[in-house]
Amino acid sequence: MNKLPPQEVFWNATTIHQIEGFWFMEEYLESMAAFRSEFQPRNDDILLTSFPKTGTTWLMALCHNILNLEEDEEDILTEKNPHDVVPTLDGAYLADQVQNILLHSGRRTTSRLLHTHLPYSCLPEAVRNSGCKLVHLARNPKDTLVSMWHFYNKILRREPMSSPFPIERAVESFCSGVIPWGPFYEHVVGYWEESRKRPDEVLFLKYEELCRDPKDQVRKLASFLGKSFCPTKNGDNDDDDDVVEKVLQRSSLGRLKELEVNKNGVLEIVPIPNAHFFRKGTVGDWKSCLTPQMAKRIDHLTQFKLRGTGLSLDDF
Ligand code: PAP
Repeated sequence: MNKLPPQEVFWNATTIHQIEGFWFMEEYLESMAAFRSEFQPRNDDILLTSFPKTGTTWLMALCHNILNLEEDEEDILTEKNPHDVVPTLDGAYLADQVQNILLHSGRRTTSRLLHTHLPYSCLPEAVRNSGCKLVHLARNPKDTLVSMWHFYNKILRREPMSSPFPIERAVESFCSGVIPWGPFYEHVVGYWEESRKRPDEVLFLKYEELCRDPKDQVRKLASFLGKSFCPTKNGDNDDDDDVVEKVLQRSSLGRLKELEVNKNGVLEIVPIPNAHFFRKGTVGDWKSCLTPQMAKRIDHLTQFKLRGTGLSLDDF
């Protein structure tokens, strides 16, 4: 008989299991196992990767717009949430909609744009051995935790458990690493190290840098994806400036949040209200929820966990 992997109850609300050092929600295990064993990558696939709440939705919109802006006159993101355009394979591999996207997407751009929350070490072996490009988006751990706290309070703490999960216990679980797709630090370091080994195939981006210098970061992303948003020979960016601006505008939190589909719609693939993916999107929002002691505890842990990796607290 198969032994079930170790399990815990996350925030008194849902069962998570530990597999190969990381924790995953029970409801996704079947899909995740199928993704890991059955997925056939193509060399020109683009796989976006992220720890939850680090800016996944933004990255999906940016990459979709970079690849499709010129051809996509109808602007599909006005009708669909980015998650329904760029499927998360570990969470919904077996869903008909995802299988459909896998079969039919990529016809116009030649590349399929896909996403996973899996840590690098848990990616399907076929992906790690393929030439497909990976783009990872990382975010400040305190902002990630606070974003997570708001999100999981909305989707997990419904009636009759409608009070928010105590923030001090959320900090505790974040630091222990016993959270969906956690531990956070091992997750981010896995992609960071791979990006240093294979910079042509693994791009490592930071949410804070995207906020600080969006045009430069979009150019870097576009050039990694093989789109020529490059400065002209004389160093003048004017030619591509309009395109970069349009990509940013179409992907912006302000625009996406106000679209009818994202105000009142529900994801097609997993039944989560689209509105839950858009909140403030500000750097340093952790200050609105965490006490100085909580922040100090996380900062110490961050320093400890990132020591010797080349990533430092200042990077976030
Ligand atoms: P996911 O991993 O479950 O898909 P994800 O998109 O990573 O969620 O996280 C949502 C966060 O990204 C929210 O951050 P906040 O809670 O700190 O506000 C959300 O506001 C932010 N976000 C969503 N879309 C965008 C966007 N287009 N630009 C910038 N930030 C965004």
